[in-house]
Amino acid sequence: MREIVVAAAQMGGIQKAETREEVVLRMIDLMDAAHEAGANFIVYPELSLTTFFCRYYMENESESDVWFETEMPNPRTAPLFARAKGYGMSMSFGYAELTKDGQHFNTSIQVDGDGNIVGKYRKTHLPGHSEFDENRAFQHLEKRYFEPGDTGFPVYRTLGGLFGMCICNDRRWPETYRVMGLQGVEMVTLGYNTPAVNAEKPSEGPQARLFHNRLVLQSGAYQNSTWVVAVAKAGDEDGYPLIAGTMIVDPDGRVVAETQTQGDEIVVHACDLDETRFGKATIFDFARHRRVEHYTRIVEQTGVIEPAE
Ligand code: CDV
Repeated sequence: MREIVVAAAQMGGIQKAETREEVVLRMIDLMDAAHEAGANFIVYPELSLTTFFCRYYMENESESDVWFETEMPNPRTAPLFARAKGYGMSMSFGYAELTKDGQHFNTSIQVDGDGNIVGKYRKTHLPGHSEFDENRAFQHLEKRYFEPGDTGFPVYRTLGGLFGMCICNDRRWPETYRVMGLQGVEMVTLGYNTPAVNAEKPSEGPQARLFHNRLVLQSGAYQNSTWVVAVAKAGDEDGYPLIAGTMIVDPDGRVVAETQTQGDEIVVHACDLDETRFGKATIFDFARHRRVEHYTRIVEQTGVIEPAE
Protein backbone atom coordinates (compact mmCIF):
# COMPACT_ATOMS: atom_id res chain seq x y z
CA MET A 1 0.00 0.00 0.00
CA ARG A 2 1.35 3.44 -0.97
CA GLU A 3 -1.23 5.79 0.47
CA ILE A 4 -1.31 9.54 -0.11
CA VAL A 5 -3.97 11.61 1.56
CA VAL A 6 -4.92 14.18 -1.04
CA ALA A 7 -6.90 17.37 -0.50
CA ALA A 8 -8.49 18.83 -3.61
CA ALA A 9 -8.73 22.51 -2.66
CA GLN A 10 -11.44 24.16 -4.71
CA MET A 11 -11.39 27.95 -4.66
CA GLY A 12 -14.37 30.23 -5.12
CA GLY A 13 -14.06 33.12 -7.54
CA ILE A 14 -11.16 35.51 -7.16
CA GLN A 15 -12.31 39.02 -7.89
CA LYS A 16 -10.19 41.39 -9.98
CA ALA A 17 -9.70 43.68 -6.99
CA GLU A 18 -8.45 40.89 -4.69
CA THR A 19 -4.71 41.09 -3.97
CA ARG A 20 -2.33 38.11 -4.16
CA GLU A 21 -1.77 38.50 -0.41
CA GLU A 22 -5.51 38.11 0.24
CA VAL A 23 -5.71 35.08 -2.05
CA VAL A 24 -2.71 33.45 -0.36
CA LEU A 25 -4.50 33.82 2.98
CA ARG A 26 -7.47 31.93 1.52
CA MET A 27 -5.11 29.23 0.26
CA ILE A 28 -3.53 28.95 3.71
CA ASP A 29 -6.98 28.54 5.29
CA LEU A 30 -7.65 25.66 2.90
CA MET A 31 -4.24 24.18 3.72
CA ASP A 32 -4.96 24.38 7.46
CA ALA A 33 -8.21 22.49 6.90
CA ALA A 34 -6.40 19.93 4.75
CA HIS A 35 -3.78 19.40 7.47
CA GLU A 36 -6.53 19.03 10.06
CA ALA A 37 -8.09 16.34 7.85
CA GLY A 38 -4.79 14.44 7.66
CA ALA A 39 -3.78 15.38 4.10
CA ASN A 40 -0.14 15.29 2.99
CA PHE A 41 -0.76 16.67 -0.52
CA ILE A 42 -2.96 19.64 -1.47
CA VAL A 43 -3.94 20.57 -5.01
CA TYR A 44 -5.21 24.06 -5.95
CA PRO A 45 -6.70 25.28 -9.26
CA GLU A 46 -5.31 26.75 -12.49
CA LEU A 47 -4.22 30.39 -12.02
CA SER A 48 -4.76 30.09 -8.27
CA LEU A 49 -3.37 33.47 -7.36
CA THR A 50 -5.52 35.78 -9.49
CA THR A 51 -8.77 36.19 -11.31
CA PHE A 52 -9.02 34.50 -14.72
CA PHE A 53 -7.68 37.63 -16.44
CA CYS A 54 -7.94 36.12 -19.96
CA ARG A 55 -11.55 37.26 -20.10
CA TYR A 56 -10.33 40.87 -20.26
CA TYR A 57 -9.05 42.32 -23.52
CA MET A 58 -5.90 44.39 -23.06
CA GLU A 59 -4.85 46.26 -26.19
CA ASN A 60 -1.20 46.32 -25.23
CA GLU A 61 -0.20 42.78 -24.32
CA SER A 62 2.37 43.99 -21.79
CA GLU A 63 -0.53 45.42 -19.73
CA SER A 64 -1.25 41.84 -18.78
CA ASP A 65 2.16 41.44 -17.09
CA VAL A 66 0.63 42.64 -13.85
CA TRP A 67 -1.09 39.23 -13.58
CA PHE A 68 2.18 37.27 -13.96
CA GLU A 69 4.79 36.01 -11.46
CA THR A 70 8.44 36.54 -12.38
CA GLU A 71 9.75 34.16 -9.72
CA MET A 72 8.35 31.35 -7.60
CA PRO A 73 8.30 31.42 -4.65
CA ASN A 74 8.15 35.19 -4.29
CA PRO A 75 7.42 37.48 -1.35
CA ARG A 76 3.66 37.22 -1.92
CA THR A 77 3.57 33.42 -1.99
CA ALA A 78 6.28 32.92 0.66
CA PRO A 79 3.72 32.52 3.49
CA LEU A 80 2.05 29.66 1.58
CA PHE A 81 5.39 27.91 1.04
CA ALA A 82 6.28 28.41 4.70
CA ARG A 83 2.99 26.93 5.93
CA ALA A 84 3.31 23.92 3.61
CA LYS A 85 6.86 23.28 4.78
CA GLY A 86 5.77 23.62 8.41
CA TYR A 87 3.22 20.86 7.79
CA GLY A 88 5.62 18.83 5.61
CA MET A 89 2.83 18.95 3.03
CA SER A 90 3.33 18.70 -0.72
CA MET A 91 1.30 21.18 -2.80
CA SER A 92 0.46 21.92 -6.39
CA PHE A 93 -0.94 25.17 -7.76
CA GLY A 94 -1.20 27.10 -10.99
CA TYR A 95 -0.03 30.61 -11.80
CA ALA A 96 0.83 32.84 -14.74
CA GLU A 97 4.60 32.65 -15.30
CA LEU A 98 6.73 35.37 -16.93
CA THR A 99 10.23 34.03 -17.55
CA LYS A 100 13.49 35.97 -17.51
CA ASP A 101 13.47 35.72 -21.34
CA GLY A 102 10.05 37.37 -21.49
CA GLN A 103 8.04 34.23 -22.22
CA HIS A 104 4.51 33.93 -20.83
CA PHE A 105 3.19 30.56 -19.75
CA ASN A 106 0.16 29.18 -17.95
CA THR A 107 2.07 27.07 -15.43
CA SER A 108 1.57 24.61 -12.58
CA ILE A 109 4.15 23.40 -10.10
CA GLN A 110 4.33 20.68 -7.51
CA VAL A 111 6.32 21.41 -4.37
CA ASP A 112 7.42 18.64 -2.00
CA GLY A 113 7.10 18.68 1.78
CA ASP A 114 10.55 20.29 2.11
CA GLY A 115 9.65 23.23 -0.14
CA ASN A 116 11.48 22.00 -3.27
CA ILE A 117 9.81 22.38 -6.65
CA VAL A 118 9.76 18.79 -7.91
CA GLY A 119 7.50 19.22 -10.94
CA LYS A 120 6.79 22.03 -13.37
CA TYR A 121 4.32 21.95 -16.23
CA ARG A 122 3.37 24.62 -18.79
CA LYS A 123 -0.07 24.36 -20.40
CA THR A 124 -0.01 22.75 -23.84
CA HIS A 125 -3.56 23.13 -25.18
CA LEU A 126 -4.40 26.83 -25.01
CA PRO A 127 -8.08 27.39 -25.79
CA GLY A 128 -9.71 30.58 -27.00
CA HIS A 129 -8.39 33.25 -29.34
CA SER A 130 -5.81 36.01 -29.60
CA GLU A 131 -7.83 38.99 -30.89
CA PHE A 132 -11.00 40.62 -29.54
CA ASP A 133 -13.96 38.55 -30.74
CA GLU A 134 -17.25 40.45 -30.80
CA ASN A 135 -19.21 37.28 -31.55
CA ARG A 136 -18.49 35.77 -28.16
CA ALA A 137 -20.59 36.43 -25.09
CA PHE A 138 -17.28 37.07 -23.28
CA GLN A 139 -13.63 36.86 -24.21
CA HIS A 140 -11.23 33.94 -23.65
CA LEU A 141 -7.84 35.37 -24.66
CA GLU A 142 -5.47 32.62 -23.55
CA LYS A 143 -3.89 32.54 -27.01
CA ARG A 144 -3.15 36.28 -26.65
CA TYR A 145 -1.52 36.22 -23.24
CA PHE A 146 0.25 32.84 -23.20
CA GLU A 147 2.56 30.82 -25.41
CA PRO A 148 1.95 27.08 -25.77
CA GLY A 149 3.92 25.26 -23.10
CA ASP A 150 7.38 23.90 -23.86
CA THR A 151 7.56 21.20 -21.19
CA GLY A 152 5.54 18.41 -22.77
CA PHE A 153 3.92 16.21 -20.12
CA PRO A 154 6.72 15.16 -17.78
CA VAL A 155 6.17 12.51 -15.14
CA TYR A 156 8.33 12.79 -12.03
CA ARG A 157 8.92 10.87 -8.82
CA THR A 158 7.70 12.26 -5.52
CA LEU A 159 5.68 11.06 -2.51
CA GLY A 160 6.75 7.50 -3.31
CA GLY A 161 5.04 7.46 -6.70
CA LEU A 162 4.88 8.76 -10.27
CA PHE A 163 3.15 12.10 -10.71
CA GLY A 164 2.20 14.36 -13.61
CA MET A 165 0.20 17.51 -14.23
CA CYS A 166 -1.94 19.10 -16.87
CA ILE A 167 -4.03 22.27 -16.87
CA CYS A 168 -7.71 22.84 -17.61
CA ASN A 169 -8.29 22.43 -21.36
CA ASP A 170 -5.55 19.77 -21.49
CA ARG A 171 -7.90 17.47 -19.58
CA ARG A 172 -10.21 17.21 -22.60
CA TRP A 173 -7.48 15.64 -24.78
CA PRO A 174 -6.80 11.89 -24.53
CA GLU A 175 -3.21 12.49 -25.68
CA THR A 176 -2.55 14.36 -22.43
CA TYR A 177 -3.23 11.36 -20.23
CA ARG A 178 -1.73 8.81 -22.63
CA VAL A 179 1.64 10.58 -22.86
CA MET A 180 1.80 10.48 -19.08
CA GLY A 181 0.34 6.95 -19.01
CA LEU A 182 3.24 5.83 -21.19
CA GLN A 183 5.57 7.08 -18.45
CA GLY A 184 3.68 5.03 -15.86
CA VAL A 185 1.89 7.93 -14.21
CA GLU A 186 0.03 7.04 -11.03
CA MET A 187 -1.55 10.39 -10.20
CA VAL A 188 -2.41 13.26 -12.55
CA THR A 189 -3.28 16.55 -10.90
CA LEU A 190 -4.90 19.46 -12.66
CA GLY A 191 -6.68 22.72 -12.04
CA TYR A 192 -9.27 24.46 -14.17
CA ASN A 193 -11.21 27.69 -14.77
CA THR A 194 -14.16 26.61 -16.91
CA PRO A 195 -16.86 29.18 -17.65
CA ALA A 196 -20.32 27.87 -16.74
CA VAL A 197 -21.60 28.86 -20.19
CA ASN A 198 -20.01 28.27 -23.59
CA ALA A 199 -19.12 31.77 -24.90
CA GLU A 200 -19.80 30.59 -28.45
CA LYS A 201 -22.98 28.61 -27.71
CA PRO A 202 -25.11 30.15 -24.95
CA SER A 203 -27.46 27.12 -24.89
CA GLU A 204 -24.56 25.06 -23.47
CA GLY A 205 -24.86 25.82 -19.78
CA PRO A 206 -23.45 24.47 -16.52
CA GLN A 207 -25.12 21.05 -16.74
CA ALA A 208 -23.37 20.22 -20.00
CA ARG A 209 -20.11 21.76 -18.83
CA LEU A 210 -20.13 19.65 -15.66
CA PHE A 211 -21.02 16.55 -17.68
CA HIS A 212 -18.05 17.04 -20.03
CA ASN A 213 -15.76 17.70 -17.08
CA ARG A 214 -16.76 14.43 -15.42
CA LEU A 215 -16.62 12.50 -18.71
CA VAL A 216 -13.05 13.42 -19.56
CA LEU A 217 -11.69 13.00 -16.04
CA GLN A 218 -13.22 9.55 -15.61
CA SER A 219 -12.14 8.31 -19.03
CA GLY A 220 -8.60 9.71 -18.64
CA ALA A 221 -8.24 7.96 -15.29
CA TYR A 222 -9.70 4.63 -16.43
CA GLN A 223 -7.91 4.39 -19.79
CA ASN A 224 -4.53 4.95 -18.14
CA SER A 225 -5.26 3.34 -14.78
CA THR A 226 -4.25 6.43 -12.85
CA TRP A 227 -5.64 8.60 -10.09
CA VAL A 228 -6.88 11.98 -11.35
CA VAL A 229 -7.31 14.93 -9.01
CA ALA A 230 -9.14 17.81 -10.70
CA VAL A 231 -9.67 21.11 -8.94
CA ALA A 232 -11.91 24.00 -9.96
CA LYS A 233 -11.83 27.69 -9.50
CA ALA A 234 -15.59 28.00 -9.17
CA GLY A 235 -18.48 30.37 -8.70
CA ASP A 236 -18.71 34.03 -9.51
CA GLU A 237 -15.72 36.07 -10.66
CA ASP A 238 -16.82 39.65 -11.18
CA GLY A 239 -20.10 38.50 -12.72
CA TYR A 240 -18.63 35.63 -14.76
CA PRO A 241 -19.70 32.20 -13.42
CA LEU A 242 -17.30 29.25 -13.41
CA ILE A 243 -18.30 25.61 -12.91
CA ALA A 244 -17.31 23.75 -9.73
CA GLY A 245 -17.23 19.93 -9.97
CA THR A 246 -13.90 19.42 -8.21
CA MET A 247 -13.32 15.68 -7.90
CA ILE A 248 -10.93 12.85 -7.20
CA VAL A 249 -11.22 9.89 -9.60
CA ASP A 250 -9.75 6.47 -8.88
CA PRO A 251 -7.79 4.35 -11.41
CA ASP A 252 -10.98 2.45 -12.24
CA GLY A 253 -12.63 5.68 -13.36
CA ARG A 254 -14.87 6.04 -10.31
CA VAL A 255 -15.45 9.40 -8.63
CA VAL A 256 -14.49 8.89 -4.98
CA ALA A 257 -14.82 12.46 -3.71
CA GLU A 258 -16.37 15.66 -5.01
CA THR A 259 -17.19 19.14 -3.77
CA GLN A 260 -20.72 20.30 -3.02
CA THR A 261 -20.37 24.08 -3.17
CA GLN A 262 -19.26 26.84 -5.52
CA GLY A 263 -16.79 28.28 -3.03
CA ASP A 264 -13.58 27.58 -1.11
CA GLU A 265 -13.94 23.92 -0.09
CA ILE A 266 -11.69 20.90 0.33
CA VAL A 267 -12.47 17.27 -0.32
CA VAL A 268 -10.01 14.73 1.03
CA HIS A 269 -9.38 11.13 -0.01
CA ALA A 270 -6.74 8.54 0.89
CA CYS A 271 -5.40 7.43 -2.50
CA ASP A 272 -3.43 4.18 -2.65
CA LEU A 273 -1.06 4.38 -5.60
CA ASP A 274 -0.90 0.58 -5.67
CA GLU A 275 -4.51 0.61 -6.90
CA THR A 276 -3.12 1.70 -10.28
CA ARG A 277 -1.31 -1.62 -10.70
CA PHE A 278 -4.13 -3.93 -11.68
CA GLY A 279 -5.30 -1.90 -14.69
CA LYS A 280 -1.72 -1.26 -15.80
CA ALA A 281 -0.96 -5.00 -15.70
CA THR A 282 -4.15 -6.21 -17.42
CA ILE A 283 -6.48 -4.43 -19.82
CA PHE A 284 -4.24 -1.36 -20.10
CA ASP A 285 -0.91 -3.18 -20.18
CA PHE A 286 0.36 -0.95 -22.97
CA ALA A 287 3.41 -3.08 -23.81
CA ARG A 288 1.22 -6.10 -24.57
CA HIS A 289 -1.80 -4.54 -26.25
CA ARG A 290 -1.00 -1.26 -28.01
CA ARG A 291 -0.69 -1.37 -31.82
CA VAL A 292 1.44 1.66 -32.55
CA GLU A 293 1.72 0.79 -36.24
CA HIS A 294 -1.87 2.03 -36.54
CA TYR A 295 -1.41 5.20 -34.53
CA THR A 296 0.97 7.17 -36.76
CA ARG A 297 -1.72 9.67 -37.76
CA ILE A 298 -1.90 10.83 -34.18
CA VAL A 299 1.58 12.34 -34.34
CA GLU A 300 1.93 12.98 -38.08
CA GLN A 301 -1.33 14.81 -38.61
CA THR A 302 -2.87 17.69 -36.63
CA GLY A 303 -6.22 18.51 -38.25
CA VAL A 304 -8.77 16.28 -39.94
CA ILE A 305 -8.09 14.91 -43.44
CA GLU A 306 -11.22 13.26 -44.83
CA PRO A 307 -10.98 10.36 -47.29
CA ALA A 308 -11.32 11.29 -50.96
CA GLU A 309 -14.87 11.17 -52.39
N1 CDV B 1 -9.15 27.69 -18.80
C1 CDV B 1 -9.54 26.83 -19.77
O1 CDV B 1 -8.72 26.14 -20.37
N2 CDV B 1 -10.87 26.77 -20.05
C2 CDV B 1 -11.43 25.96 -21.08
C3 CDV B 1 -12.71 26.56 -21.62
C4 CDV B 1 -12.45 27.73 -22.47
C5 CDV B 1 -13.50 25.58 -22.45
C6 CDV B 1 -11.74 24.55 -20.61
O2 CDV B 1 -11.37 23.60 -21.32
O3 CDV B 1 -12.35 24.37 -19.56
